[in-house]
Amino acid sequence: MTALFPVLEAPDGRVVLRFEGQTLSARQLARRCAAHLERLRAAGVSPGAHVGVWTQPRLETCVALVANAAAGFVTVPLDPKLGPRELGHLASDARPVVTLAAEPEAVAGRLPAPLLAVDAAESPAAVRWRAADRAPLLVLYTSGTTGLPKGAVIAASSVAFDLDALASAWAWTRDDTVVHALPLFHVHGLCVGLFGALRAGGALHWLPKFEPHAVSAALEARRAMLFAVPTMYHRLADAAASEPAVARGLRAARLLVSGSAALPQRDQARLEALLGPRVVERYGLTETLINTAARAGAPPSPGPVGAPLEGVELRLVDDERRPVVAGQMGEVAVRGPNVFLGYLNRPDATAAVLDAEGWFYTGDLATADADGQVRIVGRRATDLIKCGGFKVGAGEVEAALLEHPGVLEAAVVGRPDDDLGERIVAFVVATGEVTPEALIDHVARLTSPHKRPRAVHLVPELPRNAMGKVLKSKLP
Ligand code: MCA
Ligand code: AMP
Repeated sequence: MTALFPVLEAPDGRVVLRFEGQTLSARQLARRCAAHLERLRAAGVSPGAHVGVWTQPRLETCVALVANAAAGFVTVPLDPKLGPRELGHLASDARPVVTLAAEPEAVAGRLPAPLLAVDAAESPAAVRWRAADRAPLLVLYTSGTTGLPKGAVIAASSVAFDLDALASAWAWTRDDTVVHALPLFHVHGLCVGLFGALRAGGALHWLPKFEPHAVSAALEARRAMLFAVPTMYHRLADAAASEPAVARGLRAARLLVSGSAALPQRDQARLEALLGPRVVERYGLTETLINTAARAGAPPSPGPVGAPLEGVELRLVDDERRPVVAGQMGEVAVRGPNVFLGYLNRPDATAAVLDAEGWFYTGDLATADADGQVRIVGRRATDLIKCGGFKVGAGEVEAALLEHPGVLEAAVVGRPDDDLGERIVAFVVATGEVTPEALIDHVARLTSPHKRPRAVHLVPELPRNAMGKVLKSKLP
Protein backbone atom coordinates (compact mmCIF):
# COMPACT_ATOMS: atom_id res chain seq x y z
CA MET A 1 0.00 0.00 0.00
CA THR A 2 1.38 3.39 -0.96
CA ALA A 3 1.79 6.49 1.18
CA LEU A 4 -0.89 9.16 1.03
CA PHE A 5 1.56 11.76 -0.27
CA PRO A 6 4.34 10.01 -2.23
CA VAL A 7 5.95 13.42 -2.81
CA LEU A 8 7.02 13.50 0.87
CA GLU A 9 8.91 10.19 0.60
CA ALA A 10 11.61 11.53 -1.71
CA PRO A 11 11.08 15.28 -1.41
CA ASP A 12 12.91 17.60 -3.77
CA GLY A 13 13.21 21.35 -4.20
CA ARG A 14 10.07 21.89 -6.27
CA VAL A 15 7.49 24.30 -4.84
CA VAL A 16 4.39 22.48 -3.56
CA LEU A 17 2.66 25.22 -1.53
CA ARG A 18 2.14 28.92 -2.24
CA PHE A 19 0.41 31.32 0.12
CA GLU A 20 0.59 35.13 0.28
CA GLY A 21 4.06 35.44 -1.24
CA GLN A 22 5.43 32.53 0.82
CA THR A 23 6.37 29.20 -0.73
CA LEU A 24 7.36 25.76 0.53
CA SER A 25 9.24 23.19 -1.50
CA ALA A 26 8.49 19.50 -0.99
CA ARG A 27 11.74 19.24 1.01
CA GLN A 28 10.81 22.17 3.26
CA LEU A 29 7.31 20.79 3.71
CA ALA A 30 8.66 17.37 4.70
CA ARG A 31 11.00 19.00 7.26
CA ARG A 32 8.22 21.16 8.65
CA CYS A 33 6.01 18.08 8.93
CA ALA A 34 8.80 16.28 10.81
CA ALA A 35 9.10 19.18 13.28
CA HIS A 36 5.33 19.24 13.69
CA LEU A 37 5.26 15.52 14.47
CA GLU A 38 8.04 15.90 17.04
CA ARG A 39 5.94 18.60 18.69
CA LEU A 40 2.90 16.32 18.83
CA ARG A 41 4.93 13.45 20.27
CA ALA A 42 6.47 15.74 22.87
CA ALA A 43 2.93 16.68 23.90
CA GLY A 44 2.16 12.98 24.38
CA VAL A 45 -0.12 12.67 21.34
CA SER A 46 0.04 9.40 19.41
CA PRO A 47 -1.10 8.51 15.87
CA GLY A 48 -4.80 7.68 15.77
CA ALA A 49 -5.69 10.48 18.21
CA HIS A 50 -8.23 13.15 17.31
CA VAL A 51 -6.38 16.43 16.78
CA GLY A 52 -8.27 19.67 16.19
CA VAL A 53 -6.74 22.06 13.63
CA TRP A 54 -7.99 25.64 13.53
CA THR A 55 -8.02 26.40 9.81
CA GLN A 56 -6.71 29.93 10.07
CA PRO A 57 -5.52 31.52 6.82
CA ARG A 58 -1.81 30.79 7.33
CA LEU A 59 0.73 28.62 5.56
CA GLU A 60 1.34 26.77 8.85
CA THR A 61 -2.29 25.58 8.79
CA CYS A 62 -1.54 23.65 5.57
CA VAL A 63 1.56 22.15 7.20
CA ALA A 64 -0.41 20.92 10.23
CA LEU A 65 -3.13 19.40 8.05
CA VAL A 66 -0.65 17.65 5.77
CA ALA A 67 1.59 16.41 8.60
CA ASN A 68 -1.34 14.96 10.56
CA ALA A 69 -2.70 13.23 7.46
CA ALA A 70 0.66 11.89 6.36
CA ALA A 71 1.56 10.47 9.78
CA GLY A 72 -1.79 9.05 10.95
CA PHE A 73 -3.15 11.70 13.33
CA VAL A 74 -6.90 12.12 12.76
CA THR A 75 -7.62 15.78 12.00
CA VAL A 76 -10.82 17.43 13.10
CA PRO A 77 -10.70 20.69 11.12
CA LEU A 78 -12.08 23.67 13.02
CA ASP A 79 -13.52 26.70 11.27
CA PRO A 80 -12.18 29.67 13.29
CA LYS A 81 -15.66 31.19 12.92
CA LEU A 82 -17.49 28.29 14.60
CA GLY A 83 -20.00 29.55 17.15
CA PRO A 84 -20.21 28.42 20.78
CA ARG A 85 -23.12 26.09 19.91
CA GLU A 86 -21.14 24.11 17.33
CA LEU A 87 -17.94 24.19 19.39
CA GLY A 88 -19.62 22.82 22.50
CA HIS A 89 -21.03 19.95 20.49
CA LEU A 90 -17.76 19.23 18.74
CA ALA A 91 -15.78 19.22 22.00
CA SER A 92 -17.99 16.54 23.53
CA ASP A 93 -18.49 14.54 20.31
CA ALA A 94 -15.01 14.41 18.72
CA ARG A 95 -13.12 14.99 22.00
CA PRO A 96 -9.88 16.24 20.42
CA VAL A 97 -6.96 15.53 22.74
CA VAL A 98 -5.17 18.65 21.57
CA THR A 99 -5.87 21.53 19.18
CA LEU A 100 -3.38 23.22 16.88
CA ALA A 101 -3.31 26.78 15.61
CA ALA A 102 -0.93 28.98 13.65
CA GLU A 103 -2.25 31.94 15.65
CA PRO A 104 -3.14 30.41 19.03
CA GLU A 105 -3.94 33.76 20.65
CA ALA A 106 -6.92 34.18 18.28
CA VAL A 107 -8.61 30.97 19.46
CA ALA A 108 -7.34 30.60 23.03
CA GLY A 109 -9.90 29.23 25.47
CA ARG A 110 -12.46 28.31 22.81
CA LEU A 111 -12.11 24.54 23.33
CA PRO A 112 -11.13 22.69 26.52
CA ALA A 113 -8.31 20.68 24.86
CA PRO A 114 -4.74 22.02 25.23
CA LEU A 115 -3.75 24.41 22.44
CA LEU A 116 -0.40 24.02 20.64
CA ALA A 117 1.17 26.57 18.30
CA VAL A 118 2.14 25.50 14.77
CA ASP A 119 5.29 27.37 13.86
CA ALA A 120 7.79 27.42 11.01
CA ALA A 121 10.34 25.07 12.63
CA GLU A 122 12.00 22.42 10.45
CA SER A 123 13.50 19.09 11.51
CA PRO A 124 15.85 16.82 9.55
CA ALA A 125 14.43 13.73 11.33
CA ALA A 126 13.24 10.90 9.11
CA VAL A 127 9.51 10.22 9.36
CA ARG A 128 7.63 6.95 8.80
CA TRP A 129 4.69 8.12 6.69
CA ARG A 130 1.46 6.16 7.11
CA ALA A 131 0.05 3.94 4.39
CA ALA A 132 -3.19 5.11 2.79
CA ASP A 133 -5.13 2.38 4.61
CA ARG A 134 -8.73 2.06 5.78
CA ALA A 135 -8.04 3.79 9.13
CA PRO A 136 -9.58 7.22 9.85
CA LEU A 137 -7.92 10.30 8.39
CA LEU A 138 -10.45 13.04 9.06
CA VAL A 139 -13.60 13.81 11.03
CA LEU A 140 -15.56 16.37 9.00
CA TYR A 141 -18.66 17.95 10.51
CA THR A 142 -21.63 18.24 8.18
CA SER A 143 -25.13 19.59 8.78
CA GLY A 144 -28.27 17.49 8.66
CA THR A 145 -31.89 18.61 8.41
CA THR A 146 -32.27 18.66 12.19
CA GLY A 147 -30.02 18.57 15.23
CA LEU A 148 -26.38 19.45 15.45
CA PRO A 149 -23.81 18.65 12.72
CA LYS A 150 -22.58 15.05 12.48
CA GLY A 151 -18.90 14.08 12.28
CA ALA A 152 -18.27 12.09 9.09
CA VAL A 153 -15.28 9.78 9.58
CA ILE A 154 -13.25 9.55 6.37
CA ALA A 155 -10.61 6.86 5.79
CA ALA A 156 -7.20 7.61 4.27
CA SER A 157 -7.83 4.95 1.61
CA SER A 158 -11.03 6.74 0.53
CA VAL A 159 -9.19 10.00 0.00
CA ALA A 160 -6.35 8.28 -1.88
CA PHE A 161 -8.77 6.35 -4.10
CA ASP A 162 -10.92 9.40 -4.86
CA LEU A 163 -7.98 11.66 -5.64
CA ASP A 164 -6.43 9.09 -7.97
CA ALA A 165 -9.76 8.73 -9.80
CA LEU A 166 -10.02 12.52 -10.14
CA ALA A 167 -6.42 12.74 -11.32
CA SER A 168 -7.25 10.31 -14.08
CA ALA A 169 -10.48 12.19 -14.99
CA TRP A 170 -8.70 15.53 -15.26
CA ALA A 171 -5.22 14.40 -16.41
CA TRP A 172 -4.00 15.97 -13.17
CA THR A 173 -0.21 15.60 -12.75
CA ARG A 174 2.82 16.93 -10.88
CA ASP A 175 3.01 19.68 -13.50
CA ASP A 176 -0.29 21.17 -12.30
CA THR A 177 -0.83 23.97 -9.84
CA VAL A 178 -4.26 24.15 -8.23
CA VAL A 179 -5.58 27.58 -7.26
CA HIS A 180 -8.37 27.84 -4.72
CA ALA A 181 -9.83 30.30 -2.26
CA LEU A 182 -11.89 27.75 -0.32
CA PRO A 183 -11.92 27.11 3.41
CA LEU A 184 -9.86 24.14 4.61
CA PHE A 185 -12.54 22.64 6.87
CA HIS A 186 -14.57 20.91 4.13
CA VAL A 187 -13.91 18.24 1.51
CA HIS A 188 -13.70 20.70 -1.37
CA GLY A 189 -10.85 22.91 -0.12
CA LEU A 190 -9.11 20.37 2.13
CA CYS A 191 -9.35 16.97 0.39
CA VAL A 192 -9.75 17.87 -3.26
CA GLY A 193 -7.71 21.09 -3.12
CA LEU A 194 -4.87 20.67 -0.62
CA PHE A 195 -4.54 16.88 -0.40
CA GLY A 196 -5.29 16.48 -4.12
CA ALA A 197 -2.53 18.83 -5.21
CA LEU A 198 0.00 17.06 -2.99
CA ARG A 199 -1.06 13.54 -3.93
CA ALA A 200 -0.69 14.46 -7.61
CA GLY A 201 2.79 15.73 -6.70
CA GLY A 202 1.99 19.21 -8.00
CA ALA A 203 1.35 22.45 -6.14
CA LEU A 204 -1.44 24.33 -4.40
CA HIS A 205 -1.72 28.12 -4.45
CA TRP A 206 -4.15 28.84 -1.59
CA LEU A 207 -5.75 32.27 -1.46
CA PRO A 208 -6.96 33.27 1.99
CA LYS A 209 -9.99 35.14 0.68
CA PHE A 210 -11.97 34.88 -2.55
CA GLU A 211 -11.38 37.92 -4.73
CA PRO A 212 -11.71 37.75 -8.56
CA HIS A 213 -8.50 39.68 -9.38
CA ALA A 214 -6.33 37.59 -7.06
CA VAL A 215 -7.82 34.38 -8.44
CA SER A 216 -7.32 35.34 -12.08
CA ALA A 217 -3.76 36.57 -11.48
CA ALA A 218 -2.86 33.28 -9.78
CA LEU A 219 -4.38 31.29 -12.64
CA GLU A 220 -2.55 33.28 -15.28
CA ALA A 221 0.83 32.99 -13.54
CA ARG A 222 0.92 29.17 -13.86
CA ARG A 223 -1.81 28.10 -16.30
CA ALA A 224 -3.32 26.63 -13.18
CA MET A 225 -6.49 24.64 -12.42
CA LEU A 226 -9.21 26.46 -10.46
CA PHE A 227 -11.41 24.69 -7.90
CA ALA A 228 -14.35 26.87 -6.84
CA VAL A 229 -18.02 26.86 -5.83
CA PRO A 230 -20.75 28.24 -8.16
CA THR A 231 -21.04 31.49 -6.16
CA MET A 232 -17.40 32.18 -6.98
CA TYR A 233 -17.99 31.46 -10.70
CA HIS A 234 -20.98 33.81 -10.60
CA ARG A 235 -18.77 36.57 -9.18
CA LEU A 236 -15.94 35.75 -11.61
CA ALA A 237 -18.37 36.02 -14.53
CA ASP A 238 -19.51 39.45 -13.27
CA ALA A 239 -15.92 40.62 -12.91
CA ALA A 240 -14.74 39.15 -16.23
CA ALA A 241 -17.56 40.90 -18.09
CA SER A 242 -16.21 44.33 -17.19
CA GLU A 243 -12.52 43.71 -16.51
CA PRO A 244 -10.34 42.25 -19.27
CA ALA A 245 -7.60 41.22 -16.80
CA VAL A 246 -9.99 38.87 -15.01
CA ALA A 247 -11.19 37.33 -18.29
CA ARG A 248 -7.56 36.91 -19.41
CA GLY A 249 -6.62 35.08 -16.21
CA LEU A 250 -9.57 32.74 -16.48
CA ARG A 251 -8.83 32.04 -20.13
CA ALA A 252 -5.25 31.11 -19.21
CA ALA A 253 -6.40 28.41 -16.78
CA ARG A 254 -5.77 24.80 -17.76
CA LEU A 255 -9.06 23.67 -16.23
CA LEU A 256 -11.92 25.40 -14.42
CA VAL A 257 -13.77 23.05 -12.06
CA SER A 258 -17.01 23.82 -10.21
CA GLY A 259 -18.56 21.83 -7.40
CA SER A 260 -20.33 21.75 -4.00
CA ALA A 261 -23.59 22.98 -5.55
CA ALA A 262 -25.20 23.20 -8.98
CA LEU A 263 -23.61 25.66 -11.39
CA PRO A 264 -26.59 27.50 -12.91
CA GLN A 265 -26.88 27.17 -16.70
CA ARG A 266 -27.00 30.95 -16.91
CA ASP A 267 -23.56 31.35 -15.33
CA GLN A 268 -22.19 28.44 -17.36
CA ALA A 269 -23.40 30.18 -20.55
CA ARG A 270 -22.03 33.58 -19.47
CA LEU A 271 -18.62 32.07 -18.76
CA GLU A 272 -18.58 30.17 -22.02
CA ALA A 273 -19.40 33.34 -23.97
CA LEU A 274 -16.58 35.20 -22.20
CA LEU A 275 -13.94 32.48 -22.07
CA GLY A 276 -14.64 29.84 -24.65
CA PRO A 277 -13.97 26.60 -22.76
CA ARG A 278 -16.66 25.30 -20.43
CA VAL A 279 -16.34 24.99 -16.71
CA VAL A 280 -16.37 21.28 -15.82
CA GLU A 281 -18.59 20.13 -12.97
CA ARG A 282 -18.11 17.37 -10.46
CA TYR A 283 -20.53 16.13 -7.81
CA GLY A 284 -19.82 14.93 -4.30
CA LEU A 285 -20.71 14.88 -0.63
CA THR A 286 -18.74 15.05 2.58
CA GLU A 287 -19.64 11.38 3.23
CA THR A 288 -18.60 10.07 -0.19
CA LEU A 289 -16.04 12.58 -1.42
CA ILE A 290 -16.39 13.11 -5.17
CA ASN A 291 -18.64 10.62 -7.03
CA THR A 292 -18.88 11.91 -10.59
CA ALA A 293 -16.88 14.30 -12.72
CA ALA A 294 -16.96 15.69 -16.22
CA ARG A 295 -13.71 14.61 -17.87
CA ALA A 296 -11.15 17.16 -19.01
CA GLY A 297 -11.18 17.41 -22.79
CA ALA A 298 -14.57 15.66 -23.18
CA PRO A 299 -16.98 17.30 -25.60
CA PRO A 300 -18.98 20.01 -23.79
CA SER A 301 -22.46 19.02 -22.64
CA PRO A 302 -24.26 21.55 -20.46
CA GLY A 303 -26.02 20.33 -17.33
CA PRO A 304 -24.60 16.99 -16.25
CA VAL A 305 -22.08 16.60 -13.44
CA GLY A 306 -20.30 13.91 -15.46
CA ALA A 307 -20.19 10.13 -15.20
CA PRO A 308 -19.20 8.17 -12.08
CA LEU A 309 -15.48 8.12 -11.36
CA GLU A 310 -13.71 4.89 -12.22
CA GLY A 311 -14.35 2.43 -9.38
CA VAL A 312 -17.46 4.23 -8.08
CA GLU A 313 -20.80 2.45 -8.56
CA LEU A 314 -23.79 4.76 -8.91
CA ARG A 315 -27.47 3.92 -9.31
CA LEU A 316 -30.75 5.78 -9.04
CA VAL A 317 -33.36 4.36 -6.69
CA ASP A 318 -37.02 4.92 -5.76
CA ASP A 319 -38.50 5.54 -2.31
CA GLU A 320 -38.09 1.83 -1.46
CA ARG A 321 -34.47 1.98 -2.58
CA ARG A 322 -35.12 -0.18 -5.65
CA PRO A 323 -33.36 0.80 -8.89
CA VAL A 324 -35.61 2.95 -11.09
CA VAL A 325 -36.33 2.20 -14.74
CA ALA A 326 -33.65 3.57 -17.08
CA GLY A 327 -34.26 7.23 -17.89
CA GLN A 328 -36.35 7.91 -14.79
CA MET A 329 -35.47 10.22 -11.94
CA GLY A 330 -34.35 8.66 -8.66
CA GLU A 331 -32.27 9.19 -5.53
CA VAL A 332 -28.54 8.85 -6.11
CA ALA A 333 -27.01 5.86 -4.30
CA VAL A 334 -23.26 5.26 -4.49
CA ARG A 335 -20.93 2.44 -3.49
CA GLY A 336 -17.17 2.23 -3.61
CA PRO A 337 -13.90 2.79 -1.73
CA ASN A 338 -14.80 6.49 -1.54
CA VAL A 339 -17.69 5.97 0.91
CA PHE A 340 -17.04 7.08 4.49
CA LEU A 341 -16.66 4.83 7.56
CA GLY A 342 -19.73 6.27 9.32
CA TYR A 343 -20.77 9.16 11.55
CA LEU A 344 -18.85 9.50 14.79
CA ASN A 345 -20.91 8.22 17.78
CA ARG A 346 -24.02 8.00 15.58
CA PRO A 347 -24.68 4.38 14.49
CA ASP A 348 -28.36 5.29 14.06
CA ALA A 349 -27.60 8.11 11.62
CA THR A 350 -25.06 5.93 9.79
CA ALA A 351 -27.56 3.07 9.41
CA ALA A 352 -30.09 5.50 7.95
CA VAL A 353 -27.84 6.34 4.98
CA LEU A 354 -25.54 3.31 4.55
CA ASP A 355 -27.04 -0.15 3.91
CA ALA A 356 -25.58 -3.62 4.58
CA GLU A 357 -24.39 -3.92 0.97
CA GLY A 358 -22.36 -0.73 1.21
CA TRP A 359 -24.73 1.56 -0.72
CA PHE A 360 -24.79 5.14 0.53
CA TYR A 361 -28.03 7.07 -0.04
CA THR A 362 -27.22 10.68 -0.85
CA GLY A 363 -30.65 12.32 -0.67
CA ASP A 364 -29.94 13.93 -4.06
CA LEU A 365 -32.36 13.39 -6.95
CA ALA A 366 -30.96 12.86 -10.41
CA THR A 367 -31.46 11.45 -13.88
CA ALA A 368 -28.83 9.60 -15.90
CA ASP A 369 -28.31 9.44 -19.67
CA ALA A 370 -27.72 6.16 -21.48
CA ASP A 371 -23.99 6.93 -21.46
CA GLY A 372 -23.94 7.37 -17.68
CA GLN A 373 -23.90 11.18 -17.54
CA VAL A 374 -25.60 12.19 -14.28
CA ARG A 375 -27.78 15.28 -13.95
CA ILE A 376 -28.68 16.44 -10.42
CA VAL A 377 -32.25 17.73 -10.47
CA GLY A 378 -33.13 18.25 -6.82
CA ARG A 379 -32.93 17.02 -3.25
CA ARG A 380 -35.25 14.85 -1.17
CA ALA A 381 -35.03 17.04 1.93
CA THR A 382 -36.25 20.59 1.55
CA ASP A 383 -34.80 21.35 4.98
CA LEU A 384 -31.24 21.27 3.65
CA ILE A 385 -30.03 24.54 2.17
CA LYS A 386 -26.89 24.99 0.03
CA CYS A 387 -25.84 28.61 0.49
CA GLY A 388 -22.62 29.66 -1.25
CA GLY A 389 -21.65 25.96 -1.36
CA PHE A 390 -22.07 25.51 2.42
CA LYS A 391 -24.67 22.95 3.52
CA VAL A 392 -26.91 24.36 6.25
CA GLY A 393 -29.70 22.48 8.01
CA ALA A 394 -32.85 24.58 8.43
CA GLY A 395 -33.37 22.99 11.86
CA GLU A 396 -30.03 24.23 13.11
CA VAL A 397 -30.86 27.84 12.18
CA GLU A 398 -34.34 27.50 13.68
CA ALA A 399 -32.85 26.18 16.94
CA ALA A 400 -30.45 29.13 17.07
CA LEU A 401 -33.28 31.61 16.46
CA LEU A 402 -35.37 30.00 19.21
CA GLU A 403 -32.55 30.63 21.69
CA HIS A 404 -33.21 34.37 21.29
CA PRO A 405 -35.54 35.59 24.05
CA GLY A 406 -37.54 37.64 21.54
CA VAL A 407 -38.41 34.64 19.36
CA LEU A 408 -41.52 32.55 19.90
CA GLU A 409 -41.55 30.51 16.70
CA ALA A 410 -39.28 30.23 13.67
CA ALA A 411 -39.33 28.54 10.28
CA VAL A 412 -36.30 28.61 7.98
CA VAL A 413 -36.26 27.92 4.24
CA GLY A 414 -33.90 28.22 1.27
CA ARG A 415 -34.93 30.59 -1.51
CA PRO A 416 -33.33 30.74 -4.98
CA ASP A 417 -30.55 33.32 -5.21
CA ASP A 418 -28.56 34.26 -8.32
CA ASP A 419 -25.33 34.66 -6.35
CA LEU A 420 -25.55 32.18 -3.46
CA GLY A 421 -27.59 29.48 -5.20
CA GLU A 422 -29.88 29.45 -2.20
CA ARG A 423 -30.38 32.20 0.37
CA ILE A 424 -31.35 31.37 3.97
CA VAL A 425 -34.65 33.08 4.82
CA ALA A 426 -36.32 32.98 8.24
CA PHE A 427 -39.95 33.59 9.19
CA VAL A 428 -40.22 34.53 12.83
CA VAL A 429 -43.06 35.07 15.27
CA ALA A 430 -41.59 37.47 17.83
CA THR A 431 -42.68 37.97 21.42
CA GLY A 432 -41.83 41.66 21.56
CA GLU A 433 -39.51 44.30 20.17
CA VAL A 434 -36.88 42.61 18.03
CA THR A 435 -35.43 43.63 14.66
CA PRO A 436 -34.49 41.34 11.77
CA GLU A 437 -30.89 42.67 11.96
CA ALA A 438 -30.63 41.71 15.64
CA LEU A 439 -31.80 38.18 14.84
CA ILE A 440 -29.36 37.83 11.94
CA ASP A 441 -26.49 38.92 14.20
CA HIS A 442 -27.69 36.57 16.93
CA VAL A 443 -27.49 33.54 14.59
CA ALA A 444 -24.12 34.70 13.20
CA ARG A 445 -22.75 34.84 16.77
CA LEU A 446 -24.20 31.56 18.02
CA THR A 447 -23.27 29.51 14.93
CA SER A 448 -20.90 30.02 11.99
CA PRO A 449 -21.74 33.34 10.27
CA HIS A 450 -22.44 31.56 6.96
CA LYS A 451 -25.47 29.93 8.63
CA ARG A 452 -27.08 33.31 9.33
CA PRO A 453 -30.36 34.12 7.55
CA ARG A 454 -29.88 36.67 4.80
CA ALA A 455 -33.44 37.91 5.48
CA VAL A 456 -35.78 37.64 8.47
CA HIS A 457 -39.50 38.28 8.03
CA LEU A 458 -41.48 39.03 11.19
CA VAL A 459 -44.93 37.43 10.82
CA PRO A 460 -47.94 37.22 13.17
CA GLU A 461 -48.14 33.42 12.83
CA LEU A 462 -46.75 30.45 10.88
CA PRO A 463 -49.00 28.41 8.57
CA ARG A 464 -49.78 25.05 10.19
CA ASN A 465 -51.80 21.94 9.34
CA ALA A 466 -54.48 20.42 11.57
CA MET A 467 -51.77 18.52 13.51
CA GLY A 468 -49.96 21.78 14.25
CA LYS A 469 -47.02 21.03 11.91
CA VAL A 470 -45.56 24.08 10.18
CA LEU A 471 -46.35 24.06 6.46
CA LYS A 472 -43.23 25.54 4.94
CA SER A 473 -44.70 25.31 1.44
CA LYS A 474 -47.35 27.83 2.52
CA LEU A 475 -44.80 30.45 3.60
CA PRO A 476 -44.84 33.53 1.39
C1 MCA B 1 -21.21 38.72 7.62
N1 MCA B 1 -20.19 38.34 8.39
C2 MCA B 1 -20.63 38.38 9.65
C3 MCA B 1 -21.98 38.78 9.62
N2 MCA B 1 -22.29 38.99 8.35
N3 MCA B 1 -20.02 38.14 10.80
C4 MCA B 1 -20.72 38.27 11.92
N4 MCA B 1 -22.01 38.67 11.96
C5 MCA B 1 -22.68 38.93 10.83
N5 MCA B 1 -23.95 39.31 10.90
C6 MCA B 1 -18.83 38.04 7.91
C7 MCA B 1 -18.55 36.64 7.47
O1 MCA B 1 -18.10 35.83 8.53
C8 MCA B 1 -17.41 36.88 6.47
O2 MCA B 1 -16.19 37.15 7.11
C9 MCA B 1 -17.82 38.11 5.78
O3 MCA B 1 -18.64 38.80 6.74
C10 MCA B 1 -18.60 37.87 4.52
O4 MCA B 1 -19.52 36.84 4.79
P1 MCA B 1 -20.54 36.28 3.75
O5 MCA B 1 -21.39 37.40 3.25
O6 MCA B 1 -21.23 35.12 4.34
O7 MCA B 1 -19.60 35.77 2.63
P2 MCA B 1 -19.94 35.58 1.16
O8 MCA B 1 -19.38 36.68 0.38
O9 MCA B 1 -21.41 35.34 0.99
O10 MCA B 1 -19.17 34.23 0.84
C11 MCA B 1 -19.25 33.65 -0.40
C12 MCA B 1 -18.23 32.54 -0.53
C13 MCA B 1 -18.42 31.54 0.62
C14 MCA B 1 -16.82 33.13 -0.51
C15 MCA B 1 -18.47 31.87 -1.87
O11 MCA B 1 -19.79 31.15 0.64
C16 MCA B 1 -17.52 30.35 0.55
O12 MCA B 1 -16.35 30.41 0.90
N6 MCA B 1 -18.03 29.18 0.13
C17 MCA B 1 -17.29 27.93 0.05
C18 MCA B 1 -18.09 26.81 0.65
C19 MCA B 1 -17.37 25.48 0.58
O13 MCA B 1 -16.15 25.40 0.61
N7 MCA B 1 -18.12 24.39 0.48
C20 MCA B 1 -17.58 23.05 0.32
C21 MCA B 1 -18.40 22.06 1.09
P3 MCA B 1 -14.78 36.82 6.43
O14 MCA B 1 -14.77 37.57 5.14
O15 MCA B 1 -13.78 37.29 7.42
O16 MCA B 1 -14.78 35.34 6.25
S1 MCA B 1 -17.81 20.37 0.70
C22 MCA B 1 -19.00 19.87 -0.42
O17 MCA B 1 -19.93 20.54 -0.68
C23 MCA B 1 -18.89 18.62 -1.25
C24 MCA B 1 -17.99 17.57 -0.74
C25 MCA B 1 -18.43 19.05 -2.61
O18 MCA B 1 -19.07 18.61 -3.58
O19 MCA B 1 -17.49 19.84 -2.67
P1 AMP C 1 -21.83 18.67 1.70
O1 AMP C 1 -22.58 17.83 2.65
O2 AMP C 1 -21.56 20.04 2.16
O3 AMP C 1 -20.65 17.92 1.29
O4 AMP C 1 -22.76 18.85 0.44
C1 AMP C 1 -23.07 17.80 -0.43
C2 AMP C 1 -24.20 18.20 -1.33
O5 AMP C 1 -23.80 19.24 -2.21
C3 AMP C 1 -24.68 17.11 -2.23
O6 AMP C 1 -25.54 16.21 -1.57
C4 AMP C 1 -25.37 17.89 -3.33
O7 AMP C 1 -26.67 18.22 -2.94
C5 AMP C 1 -24.54 19.16 -3.41
N1 AMP C 1 -23.62 19.18 -4.55
C6 AMP C 1 -22.29 18.98 -4.56
N2 AMP C 1 -21.78 19.11 -5.80
C7 AMP C 1 -22.82 19.39 -6.61
C8 AMP C 1 -22.96 19.65 -8.03
N3 AMP C 1 -21.91 19.66 -8.84
N4 AMP C 1 -24.20 19.89 -8.50
C9 AMP C 1 -25.28 19.89 -7.69
N5 AMP C 1 -25.20 19.67 -6.36
C10 AMP C 1 -24.00 19.43 -5.83
